[in-house]
Amino acid sequence: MIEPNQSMMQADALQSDISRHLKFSLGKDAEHASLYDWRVSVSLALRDRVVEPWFASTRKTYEGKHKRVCYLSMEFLIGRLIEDVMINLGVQDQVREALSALGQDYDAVVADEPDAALGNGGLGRLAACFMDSLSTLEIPAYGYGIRYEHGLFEQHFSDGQQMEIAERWLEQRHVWEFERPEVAYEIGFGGHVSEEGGKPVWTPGERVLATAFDTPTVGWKGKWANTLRLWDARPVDVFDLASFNRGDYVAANTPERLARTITRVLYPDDTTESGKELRLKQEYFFTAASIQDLLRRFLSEGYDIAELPDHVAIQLNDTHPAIAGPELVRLLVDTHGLEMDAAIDLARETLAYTNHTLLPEALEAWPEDLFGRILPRHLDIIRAIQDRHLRDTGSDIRILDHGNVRMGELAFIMAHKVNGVSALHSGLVRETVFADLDKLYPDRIVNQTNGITPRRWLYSCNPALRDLITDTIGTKWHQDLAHLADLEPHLDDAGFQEAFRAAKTANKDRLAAWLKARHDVSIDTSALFDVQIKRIHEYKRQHLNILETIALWAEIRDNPNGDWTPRVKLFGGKAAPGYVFAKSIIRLINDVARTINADPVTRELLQVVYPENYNVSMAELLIPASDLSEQISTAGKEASGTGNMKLSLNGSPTIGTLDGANVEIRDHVGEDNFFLFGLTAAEAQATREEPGFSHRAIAASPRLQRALGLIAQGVFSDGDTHRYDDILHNLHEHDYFLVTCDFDDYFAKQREVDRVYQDTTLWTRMAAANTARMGWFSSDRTIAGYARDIWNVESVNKA
Ligand code: 26Q
Repeated sequence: MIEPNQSMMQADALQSDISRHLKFSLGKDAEHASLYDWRVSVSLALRDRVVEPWFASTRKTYEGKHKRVCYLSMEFLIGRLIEDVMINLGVQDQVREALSALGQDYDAVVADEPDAALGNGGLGRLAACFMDSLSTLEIPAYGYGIRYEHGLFEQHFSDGQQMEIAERWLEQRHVWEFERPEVAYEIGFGGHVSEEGGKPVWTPGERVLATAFDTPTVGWKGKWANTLRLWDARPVDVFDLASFNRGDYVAANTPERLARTITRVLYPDDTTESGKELRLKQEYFFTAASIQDLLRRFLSEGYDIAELPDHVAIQLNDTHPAIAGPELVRLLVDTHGLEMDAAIDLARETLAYTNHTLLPEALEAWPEDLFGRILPRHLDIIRAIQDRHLRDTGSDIRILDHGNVRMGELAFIMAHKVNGVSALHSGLVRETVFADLDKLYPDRIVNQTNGITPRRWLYSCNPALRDLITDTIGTKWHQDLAHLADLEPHLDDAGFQEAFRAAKTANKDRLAAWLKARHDVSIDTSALFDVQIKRIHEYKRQHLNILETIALWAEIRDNPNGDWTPRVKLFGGKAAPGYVFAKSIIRLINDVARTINADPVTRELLQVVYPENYNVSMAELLIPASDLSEQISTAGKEASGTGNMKLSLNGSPTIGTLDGANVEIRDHVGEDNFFLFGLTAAEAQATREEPGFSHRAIAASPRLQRALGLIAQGVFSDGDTHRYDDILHNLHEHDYFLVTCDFDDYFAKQREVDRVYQDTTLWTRMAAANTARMGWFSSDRTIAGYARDIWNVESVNKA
């Protein structure tokens, strides 16, 4: 507990530190300071308070010779950091006080920070949650990634269609990072491999420098801080002076251009757009820099190279950094003189790989000729790895297959553990993509069900619910989310229920006010808020949701005085710029929204709202305000989901399929507190094998026919009867994701939701039971699992 006078002193100290930074770091006086100036000053005052725990953590790790985790990820979808830092430091109230004494608005200051959007979606956000949990659990760790100049594009709608605008977060000073110009590694590309004294020597054709930017990531109560190290590319020689002197000014700039290009922009695709040379260069660039960095640190501590796996665990977030295997082997053999076999063994003991998808189009494969052109030495090493694997196992599973380098097989073979991200998904990894490899290496595949950081996804984004929980059960849950179970005895308490509803209402009001102010949309806060927020993907089936909306609208119009439950359907999400079908879905949602929202007959009963540019910060507003969580992917396709966890934790029951972590969420919250519908993964697979399944499903559902008919008639597209031919044709003729088959069950389940929502007591109990029973889904639990089953590391606290 912070004593009141101690708290006052902290607020006073913060206030004077903010003023000091305003004056001396920003060079502004209070009278002329902008919101930006204030925000940066607050951030610097907070950052100062992270530095001591950060140094202490580094010292402790070094002195205690603790094993550390290196988490390699192409994406870290961080969002804003200001509130995260003050909450972990326990000074949120004091910052409020200090700002109010300075005449500044806390909410405005927080909202001024641009999101660090260095990721696409689930995988990148998972990496950010893991950094928070690693620090909270006091596990020595480095996050390694890329400091993209442009994060995920900004989404705008024009005539309901997605437009992409370059994101520019670095145009403002990024206050949380420390530049490390002295930490620089050369990264080579291309060139050739020759032999010198019987040894292979790689002479790259191009080189760039990787330089480090470090952001401390502080854990709960400020006890520990790890480092997120993001790499920026710089030219080895800024300038080709010889070309310049010849008068060739374009060539003079070539080194600069190559370097700038590498870290310029995040690939906005969350499935493989295979064969993009720059993407491969990005992958190698950050992986090679990270491996060099961790090896240098390890060797500087005087260890023998053979001890590497005792001191370092490297986790590969999907196959994107899978080149870590060959790169580590290359350094061990070419630089440290190990034999190939010993190097492979050592690398494997150090490496582990997380699989996030079963979708065939998302499994990375590089054309062998392209790969060999950029990484010739690594291609040789991959051949050696493959030979060794074929020799050891006598199998015919290859990394190099039909002219491709298959990164999944490479990652699997070079990892001592491979994990899926939910129980269902890990089972499917074992039975499908890696079935053959699983037989050859039977104990390699394990499960680590995803989790979310409760600091951001409850404590920070939902102060109303946070305070209610603390008032009800005390503070134990702050340290260990499993203590939310202490809410169980209060679930039927009328006073608790009323307070729970009041918290939800406050969050819905907050969202409504934001929608009004930012998007000039008014919504009815007494309606059920039905939320689907995630990347737009065929398998996630936003089109199933919008078809149900259309069918419901038609039926309300038939009988406007029926006993309907008012609903607001909220959508959020971006489509990959080249994903034509997903963009069609976006346009359809916007078209339907425009049409339905303009209908005076249904206006009070049904609204569709799709605010543009969904991102982490928007999620922090939408999730606490949600009543119903849409998790409706085709069973077997969503590896885990993490938005599903955030929504349920915040008191928003799920309508969902038995897919990904939905299965485990339902197990935890209880089947009575989860609206289940749809085919199972096994049924889905069987259905696909019945010819004509979609024709039959449509023929059997007048309701679905009607919804499809309204689209085909151009009701939502100003009479344009062809605008959605792609979606309609797809549903009729090759409905691989089984929208037509699940439609009736989904519609019926939604009407059950309507009925339950009208029973306020029953609904509140369900919503609160979701919160009380979701403690297991903390990413602290997930990270403890990785630490125990994969990394063999301990909390410095326990060690
Ligand atoms: C690969 C190569 C080239 C271009 C892009 C990519 C690429 C980029 C991002 C491929 C995949 C991704 C992202 C995948 C992702 O976010 N997967 C999600 O991971 C979550 C965390 O485990 C799960 O909860 C989701 O179910 C899964 O879809």
